[in-house]
Amino acid sequence: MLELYHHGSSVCAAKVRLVLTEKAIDWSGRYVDILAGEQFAPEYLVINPRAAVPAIVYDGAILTESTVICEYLEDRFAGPRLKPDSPLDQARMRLWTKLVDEEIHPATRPVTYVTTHRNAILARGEAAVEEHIASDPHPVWRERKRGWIRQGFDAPDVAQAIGTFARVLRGMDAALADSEWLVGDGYTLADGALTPYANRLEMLGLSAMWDDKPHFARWFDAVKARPSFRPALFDYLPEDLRERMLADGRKAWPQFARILAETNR
Ligand SMILES: N[C@@H](CCC(=O)N[C@@H](CS)C(=O)NCC(=O)O)C(=O)O
Repeated sequence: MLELYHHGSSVCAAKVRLVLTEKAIDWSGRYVDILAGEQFAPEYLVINPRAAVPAIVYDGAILTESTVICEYLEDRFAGPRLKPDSPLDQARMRLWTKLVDEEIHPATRPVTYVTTHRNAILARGEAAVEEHIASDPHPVWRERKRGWIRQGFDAPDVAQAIGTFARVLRGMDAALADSEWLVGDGYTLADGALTPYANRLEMLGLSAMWDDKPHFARWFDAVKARPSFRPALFDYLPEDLRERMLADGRKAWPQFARILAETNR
């Protein structure tokens, strides 16, 4: 059976769980607690030397990178097709998944950190803050984390990350004005790739970001109505983490609104 290394709060792992659910593929889970640092365990680094989830093991092979995994699952397994038929539409689908990998995913970490993770880390006291920063083996990430924890929304890369989300939501709203799904009239890997990020914004209490984006709002309602949404997005997410994200997001909204107003100026 296919094995998925994953975690409940990981947007990339949720993307893979969505495809597994949409295509009704049997899988068994190996839970890697990335909030407790299990991604750095030597046994896991054999699976993914980049110390990140998701990863899958199937047919005697290890695969990493959620977008690559999703395309592999689509090509390898029967079930509903999640790729458009025409080469042009396949290219359009990949423009969305590339945007997720290159821009939206990198913007997600700062936004999530300053909105919620930061509060939990600061609450553990000064020694724990430094221990948390030092536990990341990569110097660049250590410095970025230091900024997010110490400076919160004023950290240098946070406004840009929020601006990225605002720009992508505008682009999605415009695309969805002309079609039911992101690429034409069928649900594809593009919709699946964007879903966990829309859900992250909603979980952080930021759904006011699409008050003025009716096409995006209609799309997100349709995504949430699919039978894949709840199991893929919520079944593995600890309830207390979900509640904490929402409560922290509500508190953070004025800071978001300030940055969004500055970004749109
Ligand atoms: N490009 C990779 C990104 C993987 C990634 O960043 N995974 C996150 C969770 S969404 C992770 O495991 N982070 C580990 C950490 O925070 O140290 C993919 O799409 O699979």
